[in-house]
Amino acid sequence: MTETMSSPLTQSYINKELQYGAHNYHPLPVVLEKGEGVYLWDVEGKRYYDFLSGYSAVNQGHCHPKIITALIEQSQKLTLTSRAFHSNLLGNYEAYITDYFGYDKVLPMNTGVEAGETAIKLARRWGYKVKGIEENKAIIIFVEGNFWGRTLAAISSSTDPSSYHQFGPFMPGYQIIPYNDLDALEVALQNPNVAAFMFEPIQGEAGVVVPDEGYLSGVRALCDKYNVLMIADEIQTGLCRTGKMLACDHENVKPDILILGKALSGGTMPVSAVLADDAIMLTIQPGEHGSTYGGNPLACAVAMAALEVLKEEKLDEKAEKLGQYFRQEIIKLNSPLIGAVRGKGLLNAIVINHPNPEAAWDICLKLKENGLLAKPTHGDKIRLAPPLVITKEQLDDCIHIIDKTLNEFSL
Ligand code: PXG
Repeated sequence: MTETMSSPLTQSYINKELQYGAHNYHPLPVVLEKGEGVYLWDVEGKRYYDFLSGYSAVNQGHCHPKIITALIEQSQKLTLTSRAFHSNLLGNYEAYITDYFGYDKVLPMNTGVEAGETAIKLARRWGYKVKGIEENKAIIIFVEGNFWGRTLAAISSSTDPSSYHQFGPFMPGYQIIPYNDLDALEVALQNPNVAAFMFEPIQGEAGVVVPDEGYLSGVRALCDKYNVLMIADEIQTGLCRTGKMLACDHENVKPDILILGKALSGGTMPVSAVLADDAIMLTIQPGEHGSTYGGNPLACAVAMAALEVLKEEKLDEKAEKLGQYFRQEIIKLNSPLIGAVRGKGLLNAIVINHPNPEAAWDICLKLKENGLLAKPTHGDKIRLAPPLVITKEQLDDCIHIIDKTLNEFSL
């Protein structure tokens, strides 16, 4: 990969990470120290548009004043009780989020991957207790190209060698079928040991893969037909990112288990949630699942503020309107470097058409020089996902930067 020469100041920070940190990431060579709304600043004082939004954790924009106020005020009062005791905020938060999404109950966790693990535990337990699957025989169906984190349970469902290679042995009880393929799903669901089908309504990490219209409602119908739980991983697609509160709302579909994370805290701290109705959630009894930090008072205060911001600022409508405009303008650029433009709302990607497999990385380096931060995914795709608080004027400025960058980059 092409590495540009960074200034001595920037390089000194990068070198420290290289020396003392594990080498499990390959970041763009930019060292950030400040964020506000759609903007990030590096240690040299240069300002950028953020087109990654912390992989959609920062839908509300960096350091949103309402979320930061909730964080500061609650952190001066009480931050952690553990679940050994009650807190004055947990019930309020649970009532708030279950009403917000229309479920009986919530199980609060921290990271996204923990929420995914929780959903699978719930589905297995429901499979044994309610569906009557013989113990230790439950199967969870996943799709090719899925990404839901880095734990052993998550990588056991991965079809990406960089996720699973040399980390086996893997979790049993999984089956993987093609994405966006209802026929394959129907065949798989005929096995009476299947407890759940877990998938992303739009695949984020796979490079913003949008399924055909009718896929989500088709999944819902098949899960109903075969008495299998539909688990929607909306950790990246949820919370207004795709132009609706949830990506499943595009087809008016309600999953049996809904997984949320990332923007549930507006990028301030790890907060995730698993939502389900009583018939599923109450299959887990005291002592059978939990986490030290899950549902802590600080997280409760922050998550309520983060959810309020989404509605107060109508970020779903903004993402829908600006997303349509953005894709239309990017197509109009008519750049030979753009093989495809795809996405929904403000979760978009361009597929780079260039013989050099490093071209997407090199384009991201040039975008950075021109004041816009984006990161390639799976080699030739660049995800373009700004905070949803971006204005039309700012978006026009970004389209101009993308246009200029693509023009500078010769075929
Ligand atoms: N589900 C989806 C759809 C995701 O995109 C997770 C679950 C896991 O969330 P946590 O909070 O456990 O990371 C994700 C995560 C990374 C990385 O650096 C993670 C994501 C996207 C890009 C990079 O691990 N999404």
